[in-house]
Amino acid sequence: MEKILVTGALGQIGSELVVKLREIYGTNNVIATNRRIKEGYEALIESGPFEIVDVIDIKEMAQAVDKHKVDTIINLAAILSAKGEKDPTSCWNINMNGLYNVLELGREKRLQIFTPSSIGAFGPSTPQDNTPQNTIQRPTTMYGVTKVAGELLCDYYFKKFNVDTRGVRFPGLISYESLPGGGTTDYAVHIYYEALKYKKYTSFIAKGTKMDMMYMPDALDAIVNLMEADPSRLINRNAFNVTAMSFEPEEIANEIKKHIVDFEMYYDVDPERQAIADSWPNSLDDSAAREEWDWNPKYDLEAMTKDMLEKLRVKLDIND
Ligand code: AKB
Repeated sequence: MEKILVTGALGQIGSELVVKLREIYGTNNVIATNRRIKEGYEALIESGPFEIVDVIDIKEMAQAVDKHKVDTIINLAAILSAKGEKDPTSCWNINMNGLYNVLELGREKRLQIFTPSSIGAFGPSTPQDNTPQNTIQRPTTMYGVTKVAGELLCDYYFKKFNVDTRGVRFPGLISYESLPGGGTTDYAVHIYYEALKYKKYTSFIAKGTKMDMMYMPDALDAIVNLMEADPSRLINRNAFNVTAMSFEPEEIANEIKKHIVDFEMYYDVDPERQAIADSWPNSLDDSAAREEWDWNPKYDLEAMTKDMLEKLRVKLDIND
C-alpha cells in the first residue's frame, strides 16, 4: 500500500481510517473520497487529498485512481443492514455495482483491494454459536445478500484475474468519532451517548440478543494488518471472521453502570431490526484470522466502555 484511495471516507469507518492511514503512509498518500460532502467533516476534508467520487460511477472512480496514481482501494462505501431493508434497490446498487466497479479497476490497473464483509453475511440457518469460518450462508436481508455475493465476487477476481483482494467479516463497530448510519448493531453506539447525556437508554434490540462487536481501533488495525499480511499465508483472503467481544444489551448496560451508577436501561424493541439481529450469529470463531495474519484484538467490553466514556465525555463536554 503506497497510494491508497478510500471510498465512503466520511462514513463511520472511513472517517477514522483516513486519519490512521495518513499517520502511517503520509497525508498525501491517502485520498479520501465520498459521494457527497457531509456537514461536520470539514476538518477531515481539508486535512489532505479529497475527491467527490461516487462508487457507482466507474469513470469518476477511474479518474481519481489515475489522477492520484493509486495502487490500493479500500472500499467502504456501503448501505448497512437496517437502511438496506428500507431501500433494497440502493443497497444492491451501491454495495454490488460499486464493488464491481472497484474490482474492475483493480483488474485493469492492478490494484490491491480491501472490501469489508459483515456478520450480516450469515442467516438463520447458520450455526449461531462460535460460527465457523466456512459454514452455511443464507442471509435474509438485502445487505446480507450483497455481502455474500461480494465475498464471492472478490474470491472470483482473485482466482480468475489474480487481483489482490482481501477482506474481513466485521461485527458491529463501536466508535466515538462518527455515528454509524442505518445498522442493526447501532444501539451499542447510541447507548454510550445517551448514558452520558440522559443517564438512560431505550434499546431497540431485545434483552438476551447476543451479537459480535468490536471497538474501532481494533477494526482499523484489522484493515491495516490484513492488507500488510504476507499473501502466502492467506487461505481465506476475502471474508475472515473477526470479532473482539459478544454481548447482549443487558451486558453493555451493566458495564456502563460501573461508571454511571444511576444509568437506567429500557426496551422498546423494533421488530424489523430485532428480526435481523435474531438471524445473525451470537458469536464468531475467528481462529482463521488469528492463524493466517495474527489477528488479536486489544479491547474487550470492559476496556472499550472505559475508553468510550472517557473520550465521549471530552467530545460532548460532560463533566459529571
Ligand atoms: C449493521 O448493523 O448493519 C452493521 C454490520 C454488522 O454489518 N453494523
